[in-house]
Amino acid sequence: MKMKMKKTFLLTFAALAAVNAVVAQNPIIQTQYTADPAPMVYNDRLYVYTTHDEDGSTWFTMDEWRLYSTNDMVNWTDHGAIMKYTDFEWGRSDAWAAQCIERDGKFYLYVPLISKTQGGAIGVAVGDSPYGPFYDPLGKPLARSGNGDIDPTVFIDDDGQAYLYWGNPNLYYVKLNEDMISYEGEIVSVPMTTESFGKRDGDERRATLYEEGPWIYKRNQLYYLFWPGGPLPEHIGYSTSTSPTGPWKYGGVVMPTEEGAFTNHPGVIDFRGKTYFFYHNGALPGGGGFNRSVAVEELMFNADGSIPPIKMTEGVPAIATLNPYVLNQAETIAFSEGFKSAQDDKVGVFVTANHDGSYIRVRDVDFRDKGPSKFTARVAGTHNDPVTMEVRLDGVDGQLLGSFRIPRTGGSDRWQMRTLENLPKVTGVHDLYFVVKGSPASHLMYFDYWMFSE
Ligand code: FUB
Repeated sequence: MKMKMKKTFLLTFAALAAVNAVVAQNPIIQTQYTADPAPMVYNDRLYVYTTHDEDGSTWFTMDEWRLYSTNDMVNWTDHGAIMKYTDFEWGRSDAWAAQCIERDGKFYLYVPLISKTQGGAIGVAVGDSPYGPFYDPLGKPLARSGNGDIDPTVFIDDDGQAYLYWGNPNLYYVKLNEDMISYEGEIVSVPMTTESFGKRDGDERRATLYEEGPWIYKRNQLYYLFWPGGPLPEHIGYSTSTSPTGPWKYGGVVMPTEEGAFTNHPGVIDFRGKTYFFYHNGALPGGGGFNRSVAVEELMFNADGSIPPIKMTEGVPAIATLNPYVLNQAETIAFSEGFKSAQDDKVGVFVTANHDGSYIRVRDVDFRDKGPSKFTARVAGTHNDPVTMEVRLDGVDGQLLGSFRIPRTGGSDRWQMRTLENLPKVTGVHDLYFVVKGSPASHLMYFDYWMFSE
């Protein structure tokens, strides 16, 4: 009896270990090139606002800001483009690094833009939810120093005072008023001393390591300023202070330079007892300096508040399971290959499979003890040649739960439901795979949502 229990325990443990083994998780978004992550926690959910590098970019060709969210740190839902630079009447181009923060039920998105008349400037948009819609309440820039006005980061201190920092190669800040769309006093230029930001040699314009992309964060009454540091390719360094306005003390390197992209960009947030460090790199196939991807690591602190350097890894573990018995968006993805996301006014965001073998992995799906009897999906297609979707467990070649032919509906504006019944017995936690097979060269099928029934 004892032997049998031990064997059962070992088998269960082995199965769980296989499911939870660290598989490629970074970059966290594979259906678009994303950069400049700005995390925000709201109502116990983690949101990440990103910029968007257009496919095949040879410069920072960036037109919109996108939004992704997660409950478990491994499955990320794509909420699509939440704002474009053209939504600012005064904006001419460059939807670069932005950050959103909530105050009293309103959401404030701070953005850098090239203006039609003045060069770079910082703008602000307001919305009633993390997803927007956002609108420009000012109809003009919020702040402008006239030199390198990019990469705003916003922070509300425990006493309610909000601060907006930004800038490259200088670092500026203002104290925001309670309305979050105006500020008091003058724009302050932070002294760029080597004590504050480390020493850089051989660059007359930049005496310190600070380059751009500041992110402000508070822990145990200590204020942290994270920033991409030069020379290129960028690393990420940090400075600390006992006040949100400095003086800052250089702390060292958080993330050393790695291959792939010559920029990087920090975003630090606490979520359910852990601290997460978001950044970007060029790790996705086709990726590089202008085709970047957002990734995440856990950030640790030494007892004295200093930060041990972190490397780019495969990603972080799941902190919750996913419920398959509710409607799940097809664009909730742990990892995928061959899929791109798109959106329209009818169904919002959906995904498109672009080659034979395209797959989506959804991690840590909890089928519970009873298991499902039915699977339903909303799909669309345009091809006469057969295209099938396979529903599998724990791998692209894992246990087949069933497969169905994608209907030729005529396009991504015409959807049909497909159902699989009499599923094999499935219980417990598994990774779920949607694998698309077919010979068409592109746009094999469109996928909107799925769910299992108990
Ligand atoms: O993404 C465009 C620019 O590249 C950002 O504003 C900088 O921080 C760098 O990541």
